[in-house]
Order: sequence, then C-alpha cells, then structure tokens
Amino acid sequence: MKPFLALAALVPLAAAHFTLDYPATRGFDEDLEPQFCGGFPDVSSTRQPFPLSGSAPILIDSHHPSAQVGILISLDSNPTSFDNFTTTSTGDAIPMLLPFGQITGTGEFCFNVDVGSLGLSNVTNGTVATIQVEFNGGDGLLLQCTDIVLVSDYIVPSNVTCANATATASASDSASSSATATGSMGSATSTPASGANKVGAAVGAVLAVVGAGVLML
Ligand SMILES: *[C@@H]1O[C@H](CO)[C@@H](O)[C@H](O)[C@H]1NC(C)=O
Ligand SMILES: *[C@@H]1O[C@H](CO)[C@@H](O)[C@H](O)[C@H]1NC(C)=O
Ligand SMILES: *[C@@H]1O[C@H](CO)[C@@H](O)[C@H](O)[C@H]1NC(C)=O
Ligand SMILES: *[C@@H]1O[C@H](CO)[C@@H](O)[C@H](O)[C@H]1NC(C)=O
Ligand SMILES: *[C@@H]1O[C@H](CO)[C@@H](O)[C@H](O)[C@H]1NC(C)=O
Ligand SMILES: [Cu+2]
Repeated sequence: MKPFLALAALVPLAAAHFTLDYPATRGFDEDLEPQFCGGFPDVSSTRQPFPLSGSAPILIDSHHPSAQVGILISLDSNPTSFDNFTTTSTGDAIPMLLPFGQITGTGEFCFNVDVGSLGLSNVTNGTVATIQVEFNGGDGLLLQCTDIVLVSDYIVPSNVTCANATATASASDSASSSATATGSMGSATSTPASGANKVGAAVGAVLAVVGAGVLML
C-alpha cells in the first residue's frame, strides 16, 4: 500500500513528458514512458510507410521547456532490446538516425531524418524497421516507438507539417527538472556513438530517482 501511495505522489512529476505524433506512436502511457519503447514492447499490427531515402519528418510534442532528443532505428522485425537499435542482426553498427541535440520550448518539434544516409546494407523497398525516440526533459529518459516499412519515393501525407513551436516555457514544468537525470543525458550529447551505454546509465538514474521518491515517504 505504501509504495503505491508513494508512486501516486510522483505522478505530478510525470505529468509533462512528450508525445510522438508522426509516425504515429505504438502507444502512449506517461507512467510507462521511461520503459523500453515507452512501455509498448509489442510490434504494431500495421506498419506505417516511411521514406526509404531522402529527408523525412519525425514530429514530437514536448511538454518540457527544454529537452535532449535523439532518435534510433532498428531493422529487426521485432526489436526487444536497445542492442537491436545499435547493432544489426549481422553485427554491423547502426548510426543514430538523429544524434542527441537540445530543443528549447514546449509544443511541436520536427526533426528531419534520412534513413538512406545511414548507409545500412540490405535496406530496400519494403524493409521493415522500428524508430525509437529518446527524450530527456529533466525528469529522466523517456521513450516512444513507431513501427514502419521503408518505401521508395514515399510522399509523407500533406497534413504532416514540419515546423517548430516557439518557446513557451511554463513555470510549473520547470519544477520537474532533475539535475541527476539531466547530467546523464548531457554527457550522452557529447558522445552519441556510445549512446547504448548512456541509455542504460540514464535508465538507471530514472530508477534511482523513483526509488528515492518511494523511500522518502
Ligand atoms: C536483439 O538483441 C538481443 C540482445 O539484447 C539479441 O539476443 C538478439 O539476437 C537481437 N536480435 C537481432 C535480430 O539481432
Ligand atoms: C545482405 O543480404 C544478403 C542476401 O540475403 C546476405 O547474404 C548478406 O549477409 C546480407 N548482408 C548484411 C550485412 O545483412
Ligand atoms: C515499393 O513497394 C511498394 C509496396 O510493396 C510498391 O507498391 C512500389 O511499387 C515499390 N516501389 C518501387 C520503386 O519498387
Ligand atoms: C493526418 O490525417 C490522417 C487522416 O487522414 C490522420 O489519421 C492523422 O492523424 C493526421 N496526422 C497528423 C500529423 O495530423
Ligand atoms: C526544429 O528544431 C530541431 C532542433 O533544433 C532542428 O533539428 C530542426 O531542423 C527544426 N525543424 C525545423 C522545421 O526548423
Ligand atoms: Cu516529463
């Protein structure tokens, strides 16, 4: 009973976070968002088409006044671990689809990515993939996944608007900042190539923060 009450008390901290809006997320549950694929480990039954090559938008909505954002891609049909987003089944390294960078302001953000630019072998029309967005707005690492099929010359729907919100930082959001978690992601920014280890460290930091919250009551 007591741990349950403690977690309920933490909910206001989690009330901000972020959503993945395009390609559509597997699912969103703000309490599960720190988990692998945002707590939705199962592949979607239908995959969304996504450009095989050329610039393509990924849209998120940030509810934190500033955040670190990085984007990973896995070519496995059913990725089950962060390893599957850093290494192919044949052992080749997968570069980040978008290296970690800083965004400032709340609202919609658009990141232009190009799967073709990664130079991955055997990626052709019809290859399946999963994109995982990593986000840290100061309350720990948060994750969202989307399942796609890569299609030649695919045109993204015209209602997918690639634009960034202007900064509208709110005072209540900044209260959720956690120096510990921000520090972990800060170091990931400078060394994107070792992202997998940093992800583990950041997830550990989140669990430590949650654990501390439980112990305090
Ligand atoms: C996914 O990662 C796990 C280890 O985390 C590994 O056992 C598995 O072989 C990987 N899948 C593929 C298809 O590479
Ligand atoms: C590419 O596909 C070929 C034929 O299916 C296979 O032999 C080869 O191992 C694959 N290469 C990689 C890097 O996956
Ligand atoms: C790519 O695959 C789609 C669906 O399978 C097909 O409709 C399309 O013609 C293919 N495009 C090319 C350039 O092969
Ligand atoms: C675009 O329109 C489709 C329906 O045509 C809708 O399902 C989708 O959510 C819209 N996407 C965005 C980003 O508004
Ligand atoms: C939005 O901001 C991100 C991060 O600064 C940047 O990478 C992206 O190009 C921007 N998108 C647009 C449409 O300006
Ligand atoms: Cu949050």
